[in-house]
Amino acid sequence: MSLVLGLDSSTQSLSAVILDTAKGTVVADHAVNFGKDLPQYEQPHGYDESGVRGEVHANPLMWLEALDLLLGRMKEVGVDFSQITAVSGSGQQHGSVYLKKGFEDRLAGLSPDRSLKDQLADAFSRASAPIWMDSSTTAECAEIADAVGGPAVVCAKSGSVAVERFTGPQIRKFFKEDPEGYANTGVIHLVSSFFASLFAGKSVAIDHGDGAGMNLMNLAAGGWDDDLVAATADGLGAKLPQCAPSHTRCGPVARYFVEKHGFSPDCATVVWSGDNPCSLIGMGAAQPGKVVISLGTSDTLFAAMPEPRTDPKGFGHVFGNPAGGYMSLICFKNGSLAREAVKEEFSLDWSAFERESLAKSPIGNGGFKMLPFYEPEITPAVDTGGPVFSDQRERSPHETVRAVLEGQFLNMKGHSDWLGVDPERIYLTGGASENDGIAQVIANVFGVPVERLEVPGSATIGAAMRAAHALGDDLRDLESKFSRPKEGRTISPQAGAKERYDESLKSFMVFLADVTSGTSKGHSPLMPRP
Ligand code: XUL
Repeated sequence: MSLVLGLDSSTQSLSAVILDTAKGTVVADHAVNFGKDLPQYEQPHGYDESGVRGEVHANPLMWLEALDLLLGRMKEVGVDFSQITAVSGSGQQHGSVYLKKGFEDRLAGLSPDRSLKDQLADAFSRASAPIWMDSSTTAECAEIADAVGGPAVVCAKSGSVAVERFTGPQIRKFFKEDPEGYANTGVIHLVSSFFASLFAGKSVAIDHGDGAGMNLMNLAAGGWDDDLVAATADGLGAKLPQCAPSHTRCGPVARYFVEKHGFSPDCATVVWSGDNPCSLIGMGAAQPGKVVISLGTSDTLFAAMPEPRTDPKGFGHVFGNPAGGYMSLICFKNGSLAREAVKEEFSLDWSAFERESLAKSPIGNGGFKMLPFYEPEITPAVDTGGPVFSDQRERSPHETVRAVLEGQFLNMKGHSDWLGVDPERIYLTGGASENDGIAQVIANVFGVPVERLEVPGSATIGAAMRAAHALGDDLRDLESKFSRPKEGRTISPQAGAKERYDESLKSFMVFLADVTSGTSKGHSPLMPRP
């Protein structure tokens, strides 16, 4: 028996799976939802909703409490952690955690008699962690770009232009606004490397998959870029952990997990990665050829890349592929929260949202369109102050459901040309991927069949597969066991739909351009900022 543990610290929850890699089975699957299980933090969707000027932060103490709660609950229902041979994980990308000097000593001294939260409550030099939804660092992005020679230079070095949610601009903002807090910071971790450090009992490396989402890593060299680091904040080089390949082992699991949760002292820990890079592995898409759409709090479209290629408009990104090489990623902030907003507006359940609404509305919605930007959008970078409709009619539920879905996926199609890939199939993952109606709209817009996998939860599964791979398991073999498409669940495009959507895409992009030309961020990030 060979058991590996994978965790995923996402925006709204912390989840865990245990895979039996010899048998090809999932033997445990558990989750803690931050809003529902830890209501005392008053962060119902996993982050503080009172942020001003685009600030979106989460409470890192909530993540610590979630980890003890999750492992404790798993033990209560009979999970035996002593059989786990390796643990790794996946984290929401870009979010950063700021720790005082002496963090390593605190980790080394953790007692199993007290909780992680109680023992580390005083370890943070910044009380909150900015997360990927934060859009408050436009000034810092411009400053970093100016210092190194412009947006195109940042993009050539790091794989992305300077982006508001990326870690470097977030660090710069902290450095400018709280110099004392910054000076007291000994190490800055990503969500992924913070969790990995807890398990290893020491500060561990940031992997190439997640490190590329910081505007600090030189993509070609796989290490910190001196110019970007210097342009971001004084003395930053000394506060960053190492960068390392995604299969790096970090030593045995910390004593805390052995004594408190019953792990074997021989259990290996492996660096964590970002949720999208882990999902690439979990979807069996580590080799170029498969295009994945993930429907989560954010919707993302990603694929392994034969060679790095950057988005000429500046919205897409290149990250490290945990299996080696590169992956492309495009992120849309208005994913599940936008779908939920429409569902709530008309008090629908998911079945009414999906089947009835789509059955009652025609493909193309009779020309009625929506820019589903409830939150400031990332792709394209616009703040429309809420959703925008093509006319001010009294909207029926079914028209609105179709409008939000068509708006999301036409926007996705319109911003993915630069990838230069013509997928034969799209592989769908994430919470909403089981919804056949949503899958049908995607199949119709992209004009190709959509597949879902047998085993859901690709970020968590991918994290566990990475743990096994780091211990020597063959990735292809793991994919054949855990990344199989579910038979009988393929959704094919409907006759004539693709042609209709090719036409709709043109008018959607014109509508988008008309609306966004009036917003301050509606320009391509590769152009000079206004
Ligand atoms: C990717 C991104 C999001 C987060 C969500 O660039 O910002 O997909 O990783 O967890």
